[in-house]
Amino acid sequence: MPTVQETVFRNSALQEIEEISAAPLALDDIWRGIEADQFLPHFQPKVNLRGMELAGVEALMRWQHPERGLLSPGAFLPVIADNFLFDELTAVMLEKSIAQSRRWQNDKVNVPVSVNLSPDLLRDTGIAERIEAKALRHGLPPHRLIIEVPEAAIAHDIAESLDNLVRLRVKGFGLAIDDFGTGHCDRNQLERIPASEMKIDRLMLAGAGQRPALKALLQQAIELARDLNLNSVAEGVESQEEWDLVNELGCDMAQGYFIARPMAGDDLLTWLHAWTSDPFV
Ligand code: G
Ligand code: MN
Repeated sequence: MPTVQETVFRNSALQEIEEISAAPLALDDIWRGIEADQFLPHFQPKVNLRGMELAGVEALMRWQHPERGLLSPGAFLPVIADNFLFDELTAVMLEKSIAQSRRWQNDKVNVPVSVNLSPDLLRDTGIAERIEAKALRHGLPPHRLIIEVPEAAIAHDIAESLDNLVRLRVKGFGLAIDDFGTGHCDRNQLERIPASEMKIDRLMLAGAGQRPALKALLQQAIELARDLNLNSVAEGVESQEEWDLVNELGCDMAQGYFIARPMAGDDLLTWLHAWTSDPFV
């Protein structure tokens, strides 16, 4: 049995370790991380509900931190009040996702990669041309890149962002309305957006199997996507039950932990071989 003093000492030492590891990240740390090239995309597969084949991947930001390990956006995005920094990170994500997509093409994996656009870039004149230049430089056809924009950002800024969205679509890029169900776009706004895909937020899926009112809302969202001629994607599918539900409601694609967690670009081929021979194992 440790003495009381030993226990107190040990607890305070533990507390100190916790304080060190929980020390808040500062903006400076993030800048240093960008300079040291520590930010990279991981990729989460999106599959067709009917044929179950791979339909695309979404690039999700990660920070390979030298001491803290692999960090998810939840650990560092709250620090980024600074939009300039967010735009820098988005540029890194675009560049690395396009380069990775080009490498997959060499392995005959020809699916679009989706990249989330930071809200400010949506209003940045010239963003469509810069994205086009990046794709051209890597030899990536535009239909193999999908730009994801949250519904809330579109609802908020439609006047300023519409020009960019139209330019991206005219150039042939895909355009996804992300986190649908959380942003309150009305139908009139949605009809003006030249999107190719609607990603239905997990919030609309969670509990829909048990509660008819939620299921009806989910069904409405999927039918709205079909009405607007958009591919529908159920986000955050976590179980067989949820897979069956969105499939029954006529959704086109699914993404979520039930299918695969986000993974390093180099791991996609291994995952794909396993998925193709035996899904859901
Ligand atoms: O906003 P956007 O839809 O781009 O964010 C996707 C986020 O959802 C990522 O952070 C990803 O890690 C997370 N995610 C992916 N699949 C699942 C899932 O099945 N369940 C939950 N709860 N989150 C998921
Ligand atoms: Mn997204």
